[in-house]
Amino acid sequence: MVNTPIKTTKSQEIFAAAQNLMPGGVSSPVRAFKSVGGQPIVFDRVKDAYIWDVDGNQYIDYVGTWGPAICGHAHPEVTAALREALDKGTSFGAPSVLENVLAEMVIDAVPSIEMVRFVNSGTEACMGVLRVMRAFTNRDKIIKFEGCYHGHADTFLVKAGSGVATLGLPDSPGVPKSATSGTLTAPYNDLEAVKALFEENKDEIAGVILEPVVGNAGFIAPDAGFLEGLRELTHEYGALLVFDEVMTGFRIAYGGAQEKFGVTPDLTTLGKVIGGGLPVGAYGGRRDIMSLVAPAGPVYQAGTLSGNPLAMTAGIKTLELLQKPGTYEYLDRITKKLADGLLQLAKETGHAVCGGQISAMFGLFFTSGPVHNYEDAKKSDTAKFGRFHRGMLERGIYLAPSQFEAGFTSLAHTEEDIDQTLAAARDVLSNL
Ligand code: KE4
Repeated sequence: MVNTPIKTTKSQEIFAAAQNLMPGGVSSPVRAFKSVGGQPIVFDRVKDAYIWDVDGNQYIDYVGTWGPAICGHAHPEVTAALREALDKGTSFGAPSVLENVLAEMVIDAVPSIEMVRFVNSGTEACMGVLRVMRAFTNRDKIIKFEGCYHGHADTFLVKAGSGVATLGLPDSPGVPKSATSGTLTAPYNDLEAVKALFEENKDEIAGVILEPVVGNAGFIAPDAGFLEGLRELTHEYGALLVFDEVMTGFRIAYGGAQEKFGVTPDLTTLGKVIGGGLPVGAYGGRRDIMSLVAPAGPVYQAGTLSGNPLAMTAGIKTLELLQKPGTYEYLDRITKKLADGLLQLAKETGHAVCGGQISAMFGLFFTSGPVHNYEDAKKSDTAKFGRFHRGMLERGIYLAPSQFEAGFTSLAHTEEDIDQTLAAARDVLSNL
């Protein structure tokens, strides 16, 4: 494949220096390009559907800072609202009306959420939901699914997805057995395996947590009946059902995957989009469960910057923008055009590829598939994905630097951006 190498001198210099300062030169592992080869590009600025690196190269962005940029980067209404909020200070460490406003929006939008607690990341949201589900049921074990990622808290780092899958980390060192002995795993989309775990661990399982649409093992959709089956099984065994919608929340639909699929869990975690690019996570659900959280109840969880006025402001404005009529129809249309186009091009150029999209989330596996779970996903040709990623990067298209991540579109992506992306993909796939 003849790539017109882009100039990345400054990126390389900055990244080289970063590696002496921070582990791997990054603030989060997946950014290091470990599984796609080459060096990460260092961003200088972002706007709408585009990013510019420190060498001045422009890219169409399908990572969108891993989900938050669903309205496009640096949306003028979000940045204007932030500028106004800045004049009132950056942090209160005390109640603000902004938390009420965003809480009401989240409660109005997400079917399962009657009460919500804001935190600073998806990881914190999953930590909080784990503690309250264990307290409510007085049970310690949980079921998670292979390849699903629920942040980096000890208990969840078992057969996790995202950066753990990307780096092929079996299970992270530093996680004591005591922290994961209660973490049971099953293949995604396998209700029989879940039922067997419930039978083997009667009355010990607090709940089942999952990504209702997987984005951290690559893009894997739930099989028909899977979510409904989990709802029935958790009811049958007196356990809670938790949807980790940190990635799918307000992306699959305004009310998340639970609205799209019509399955209401007991608890939900959120992040990314509800912060509009600033650090926000949240967990919420049934009032009788959430009322256990301190100081209303005994389940302790806290955070210096939780409910931060700047983050609340960005989240409020972002959700307001998403409420506009036609939002999700547009996102679904352009993302379907992209995903279908990529699959068609792969077929025409003779590559074994499968994948798909739901609303503004898509994925492509370099394997013939079908991919129903993480084992299927791992059959992908990750070396070929790496060459595809590099080729697209050379042509100004920025995809997630891992086969085990999903892609994200935004309201700022235009038909022309999709056409340009497909033209680049044709070129790369023809020479892969
Ligand atoms: P954070 O702690 O990264 O805000 O959220 C953790 C998390 C929890 N649950 C789901 C479903 C998630 O997707 C995430 C974080 N997603 C990854 C992207 N696959 C964040 C990117 C990164 O780790 O750098």
